[in-house]
Amino acid sequence: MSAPALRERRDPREAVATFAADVRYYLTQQPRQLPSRYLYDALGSALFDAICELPWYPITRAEMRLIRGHARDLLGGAELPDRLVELGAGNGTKLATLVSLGLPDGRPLSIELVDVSPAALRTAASAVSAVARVQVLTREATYEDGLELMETRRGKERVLVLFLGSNIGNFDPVGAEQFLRRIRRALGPGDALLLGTDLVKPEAELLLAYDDPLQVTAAFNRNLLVRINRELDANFELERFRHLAVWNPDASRAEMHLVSTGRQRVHIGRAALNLTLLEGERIWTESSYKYRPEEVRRLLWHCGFRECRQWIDEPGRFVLTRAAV
Ligand code: AVJ
Repeated sequence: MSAPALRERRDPREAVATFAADVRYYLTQQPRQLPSRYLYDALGSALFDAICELPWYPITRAEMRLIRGHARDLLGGAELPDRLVELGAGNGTKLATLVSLGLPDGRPLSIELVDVSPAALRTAASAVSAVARVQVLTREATYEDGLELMETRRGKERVLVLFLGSNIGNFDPVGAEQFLRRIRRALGPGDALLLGTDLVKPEAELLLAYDDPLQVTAAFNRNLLVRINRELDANFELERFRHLAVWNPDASRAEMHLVSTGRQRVHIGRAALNLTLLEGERIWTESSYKYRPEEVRRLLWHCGFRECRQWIDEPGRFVLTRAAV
């Protein structure tokens, strides 16, 4: 019923060159690592959607319950936005729910979806277009590029930026602060941020969430090697890497690693890189920092946001924070 989504794509050759440069840089760091945003190719995005359905991964369900219960207030109550920008939109289910339950009939709204996965953007655009007469623009971009584009096309409208699903958890503390300041700078009076953050939980629960008995998370993690093999002409042998999830209480983060089960050589053609991995050597693929509600409020205040309001789900697993500027 609404107009087809406008699409902004990246130049695929440029995207592969950036991927190759990142793989080369991060795999030769000590400890070896890979940026977690590369987990989301088409298969990785589908595996992540499957993770969200797992009984051991509570984040998505907890956040969805909060969105269903408080949609109108989360959108701003009497002060509804004219423009909504979601960073890391994924499959768009949360946004579609928020808009269909929270936006009064006939109220115009333009929506921008920013994600690195073209597959996720297509799904999200149709999910959102199905529930409301909204104008949808998809941007295949990193968060940072998405914010920059958002600023350059700014009008007088009221903007609500959504950063949900505990995506903030992928940033280390310095990165999280810089990124929230970056969002703050892009906003003006009347604008707001809606931030979803996963909360610290007992270690056993966190480990099950990141190392599930069905091994979907293991597949999600190891798919990063499948992607590197395909896109960068590499020869990682999948059976020789195992998935490892760790809870690091001092840093308050869950970590995912790929562990080499023996000494092995790997060649990554497009990154012009030859590696020797030792038995037990790890490639660190993701951090998921967990917060406490008051830490989120303090961090947002520190980054220049005011008027924080929080919604916490019943067992205290997840918090949504709405912060105005
Ligand atoms: C989408 C980054 C929030 O960190 O929990 C799920 C990704 N990694 N299982 C998270 C993820 C392993 C997820 N985020």
